[in-house]
Amino acid sequence: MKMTFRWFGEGNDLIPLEHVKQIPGVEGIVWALHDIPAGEEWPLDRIMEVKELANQHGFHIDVVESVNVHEDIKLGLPTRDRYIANYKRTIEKLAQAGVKVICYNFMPVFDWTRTDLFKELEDGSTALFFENAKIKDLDPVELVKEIAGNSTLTMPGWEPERLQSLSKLFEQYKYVTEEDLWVNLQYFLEEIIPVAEENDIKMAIHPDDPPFSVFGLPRIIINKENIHRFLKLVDRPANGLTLCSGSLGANPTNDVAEMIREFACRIHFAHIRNVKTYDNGDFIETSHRSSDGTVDILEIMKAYHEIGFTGYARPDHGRHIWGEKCRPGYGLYDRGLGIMYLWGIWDLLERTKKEEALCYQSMKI
Ligand code: DNO
Ligand code: MN
Repeated sequence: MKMTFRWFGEGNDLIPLEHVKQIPGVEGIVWALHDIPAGEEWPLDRIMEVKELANQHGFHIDVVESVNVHEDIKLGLPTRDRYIANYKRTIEKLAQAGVKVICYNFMPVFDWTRTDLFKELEDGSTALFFENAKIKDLDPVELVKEIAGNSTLTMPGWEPERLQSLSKLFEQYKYVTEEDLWVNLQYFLEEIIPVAEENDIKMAIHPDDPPFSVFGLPRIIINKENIHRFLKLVDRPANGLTLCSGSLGANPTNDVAEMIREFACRIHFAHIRNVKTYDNGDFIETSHRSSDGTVDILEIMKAYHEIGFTGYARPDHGRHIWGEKCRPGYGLYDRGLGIMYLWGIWDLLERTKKEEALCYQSMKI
């Protein structure tokens, strides 16, 4: 398991890379050019700037999160080919810089959706929260105002320019069914997977967050059956997954550990975090500890260990603790704690495996 940490770039992230370096075992930053609008080609000199900066701090840039997919591609509009051509050129340039994995998602309009960015937990920390009843009565435009207005930093997936044309987008999606979305995803994959393969890059789709329809928009990367279907759309190793335990875990019927065992070598990037779900459909992000949420992080780590996972991992979101002023979900402290929890489990699993091997050898003698 290669540990990484999401970092939003110089001037766009409050956490200095020197501090990230102090978290044990973090080898790379997970990055993106957040100011380039979805659908545009990423300039090579900008990519190289990030690489240089990361390397100066002793980090690799193997994982990009995300190269966002233009809405016209998801909508299947004739204009999509221009954006797909740009996507291919971006893949080629990222490969030139040594990138190995590209995370992306295929969620219409919104990336992750929550109703509250700073919901207070019992211990006084705050975290991202999803209130089911609230979302049902909420006008998406109101939510955007609230979410965007509550953060001083631009949040990926909630960029103001992307959301300006919200009503038009909703109008366009009115006629897009889940089946249409599958067809549009297949079209996209058939175009880009061969390019990724030629460039030794693994594409890793992020599941929908939450893994069910919100605001009546279709969502398809939501459960085991659909992920099987996704992998078969283009049945090649380069067509893989970002397995996000927190996104999938927001639906308690999803067994994430089982998915890890099943999808094994098609998982190129692991997002590991916990959420606590409630019977009314609400969920809140918690610390990584298994007993704090409803996602069994211990079992998830066992599953990754069992499949011999050598891919990239990151702690995904964290709570806001110790008074830290940070980007919602992306503070330093709780993600640092999360990493240490993951290492604690992983190191013990490694040690146990070694000891079992020694024991077996001595029995043979
Ligand atoms: C949620 C986060 C997501 C993720 C994007 C990937 O679990 O990891 O916001 O960054 O969906 O495209
Ligand atoms: Mn995630």
